Amino acid sequence: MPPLARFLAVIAVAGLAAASFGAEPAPVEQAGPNLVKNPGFQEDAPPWQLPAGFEVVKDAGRAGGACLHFVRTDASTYRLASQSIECRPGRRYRFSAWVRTKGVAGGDSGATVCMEWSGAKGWIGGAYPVGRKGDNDWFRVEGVTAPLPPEATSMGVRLYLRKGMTGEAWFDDVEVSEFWGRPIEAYLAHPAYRGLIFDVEPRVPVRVRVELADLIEGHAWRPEGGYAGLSDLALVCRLVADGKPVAETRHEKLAARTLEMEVASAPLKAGPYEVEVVLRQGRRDIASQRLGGQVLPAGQRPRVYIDRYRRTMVDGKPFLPLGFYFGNLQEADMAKMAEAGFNCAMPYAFSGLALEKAAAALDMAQRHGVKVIYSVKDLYAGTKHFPAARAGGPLDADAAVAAIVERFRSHPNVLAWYLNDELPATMRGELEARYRLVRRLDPDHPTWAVLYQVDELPDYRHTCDVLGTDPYPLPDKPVTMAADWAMKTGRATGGACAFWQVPQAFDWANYHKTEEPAKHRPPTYEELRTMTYLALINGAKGLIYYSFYDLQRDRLGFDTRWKDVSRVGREVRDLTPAILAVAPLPAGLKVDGPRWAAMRQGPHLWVLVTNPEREAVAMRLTLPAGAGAVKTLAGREVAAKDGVVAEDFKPLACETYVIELR
Ligand SMILES: [Ca+2]
Repeated sequence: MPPLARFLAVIAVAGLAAASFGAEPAPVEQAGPNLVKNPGFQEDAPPWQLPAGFEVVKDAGRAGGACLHFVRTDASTYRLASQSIECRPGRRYRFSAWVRTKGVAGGDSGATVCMEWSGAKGWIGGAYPVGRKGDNDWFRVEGVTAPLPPEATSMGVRLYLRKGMTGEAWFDDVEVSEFWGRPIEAYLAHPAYRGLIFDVEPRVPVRVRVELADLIEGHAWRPEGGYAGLSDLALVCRLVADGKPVAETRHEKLAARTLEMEVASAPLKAGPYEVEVVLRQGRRDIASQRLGGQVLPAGQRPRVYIDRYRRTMVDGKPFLPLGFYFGNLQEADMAKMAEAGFNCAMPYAFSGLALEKAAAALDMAQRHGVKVIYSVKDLYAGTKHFPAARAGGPLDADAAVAAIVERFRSHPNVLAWYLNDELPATMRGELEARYRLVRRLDPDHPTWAVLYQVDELPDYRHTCDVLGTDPYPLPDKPVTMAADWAMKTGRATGGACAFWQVPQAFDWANYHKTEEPAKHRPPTYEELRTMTYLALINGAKGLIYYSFYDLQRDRLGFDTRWKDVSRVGREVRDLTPAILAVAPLPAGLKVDGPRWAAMRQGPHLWVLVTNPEREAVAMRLTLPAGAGAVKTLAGREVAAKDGVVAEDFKPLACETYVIELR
């Protein structure tokens, strides 16, 4: 293309981009070659390790050739076909296999493929995409691993039937490749929420965080900076408004893989803008990413949004979402919840509910002061729960979501949209497109996604406004899982975005009906309270417990469980001013011993402390200068000696100290 034509084409593309934000194609994902040997079973078994039940068959493959056949009749046996793959810590892998099933039955998801990695002490982790059961013609299962931890020394791809299941399966065309991801991953550190700039606030620069891939076009990152064999690299960050660049920053030295770039926002006028991040080599663009934003005219605010302190703002006031997952919303349940101080419900059933019924339920919940997170999480074509035919509505998933959002975006009782419930990172492109659709249709409400994929959270940054994770440790794992997952969730956006956590209130026995019920139990009051404290201490700004319907079918009875759960809920309600406090902390404050966090508003200082460990721990709270009387949240007066409060914390003890500053 001649230079002038190229110049004009760039202008045209830029203009189009600004006019149609949300329609850009997904950035290119990079991957290496297939690392599986004998992936189609054409050369008999090696190097596959095939235990009893697996055999290579010559004429049943996808294209009529060979494939792997497996049959299991005894549900108590559990064997997997596997192949070792060279393991490179720090790298991610994308993997897939084609699978066919006949008569696969049992309590899990069926025939599938997984990857697992081990270290000196054995199993460390894995990636386990769901399979299918029953009878299925050839289908493809795909997964992507988190970055392999440094202690991983071996890795394998495995073909199998989930534990406890019986039936027949065929496997073919297995692929594992290094997954290098997108060359650049950029997100806004400020303004983090949808790039919204409020024109009444002083203008500060737009801050963009950029992460560079481990490998770019197959070239590896060098410890001293830059990529081996890729010279003349530059990272350019520019603001574009009305199709024209208005400000630009350029980094020639790529000294670290995570960079922060600032671009002056002063030239932006009210209206939409874009942040364009480009990785260039000489005059060639290797990769680019666009982030949308908007300068809101003075006085304009969304009805619900996330402020720069990561608080949910509703009609101009800070709000702490505190509630439960539901199936349907029943009036008696809403009354029960509201009475105990809970203010928010996340009903799964809304995803497939007729609009008139949803309207009535929203109104009903509103009468009880309970806001609703509206779930559209099932509306992805091809996923398990996608309603086959919505009553009187469209079958196209995007159209179904649009119909819901357009109908209810001005309903005063909607708090947020629930876009994703644990869908895999392999759906990233689709999830990002869905987020852009809902964001474009509804500037007035944030969106939420909840994941168990805690090590892949950066993949989900542009799939929602508010992330969440759902640690369910009890009874087998330590309650500190609630802290670890909250920490990882906060870190996924560099602390820039709000996250709402999903604490475990349920008994796993409700979900593992075939197992010995004595293996399970629900969290005790102390465990529930400690997990709640751990989520708050690590920065959660919303708590939606899982779940109300599990309390209703709990073996111990609803009333017994509700006594514990509502007691924790009342405490969180009393802590709300602390959780939503934003003032800087006074100097000199510190706590030694257990886990803690402090919050301050005006003269009020709160110090949340919990001991999630199995042994008692001594706590020393060093008071800041100017500290007055110390009480606990429950009103117990606490003595300080030489400016230090010293108390012992038994396992699972929690306390909030309330300190008045002079
Ligand atoms: Ca084959």
